[in-house]
Amino acid sequence: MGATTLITVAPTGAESAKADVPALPVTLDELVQTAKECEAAGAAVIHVHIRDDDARPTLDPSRLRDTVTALRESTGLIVQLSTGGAVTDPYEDRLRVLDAEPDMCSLTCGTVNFGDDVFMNPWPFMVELYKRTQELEVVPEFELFDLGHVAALHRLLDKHGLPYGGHVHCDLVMGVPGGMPGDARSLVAAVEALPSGATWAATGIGRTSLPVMFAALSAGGHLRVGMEDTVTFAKGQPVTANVKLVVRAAQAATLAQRPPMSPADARALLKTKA
Ligand code: KMH
Ligand code: ZN
Repeated sequence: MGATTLITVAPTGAESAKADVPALPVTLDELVQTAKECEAAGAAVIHVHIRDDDARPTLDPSRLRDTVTALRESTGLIVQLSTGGAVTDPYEDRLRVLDAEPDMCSLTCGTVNFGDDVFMNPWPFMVELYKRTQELEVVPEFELFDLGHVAALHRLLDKHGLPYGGHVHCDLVMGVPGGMPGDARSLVAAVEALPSGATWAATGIGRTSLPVMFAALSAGGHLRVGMEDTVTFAKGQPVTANVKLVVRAAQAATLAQRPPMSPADARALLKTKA
């Protein structure tokens, strides 16, 4: 088998309002439908944020459990729950996300300015979350918004050992106002600093989506796309469905001679439990 590209879809996020972005999947039905379409288009992992009945971000434990169950019943996607939540979510709620028994969870390796807000990930929180992933056998995806986060990842691995499954997988989240820029030279700088043997994906926020996608493909990385990260398909063209971003990523990956990776191959790569 030739080289393939792991595509993660991040369909919802915590930042956009349904009123502003009507195509955002916010109900369980909308999320499941989106997940099925994106799997058919080449996604292997889904990075999940959920909303309440008023379409506001929530980390409600029973909703998270129901979401994991529904996605498992309807798709073969690897289910990765966000532990980042929204910038206002307390640490305890973010730690409790793992009780929903996802395959994977995000683990951000440091605090970062996040537009006008601050996304808090102090060292003791990172460590506690990491230990929980190890105990509960959940594979973490290390979210790196800045070069300093790569240094913190090294420190985490040095002090607390390898993640569950033994494989290190990272996601460079680029172009956040306050984090590393979404351009090729920043991507290369971050990739060169990663732990040896780590695999990585990259995503660019907003207008950095395409430059980061092409830089990641050129540098041998994997991709994350979705309406969490960009709600504009091209200048002046709102995204009307997450699947369109996955289709575009799958086309670009295929053109780069690394077509989409199946969920089964992604499970083998990431060493998830099931
Ligand atoms: N919503 C952001 C504050 C994650 O999912 O782990 C954090 C975020 C990262 O989206
Ligand atoms: Zn997220």
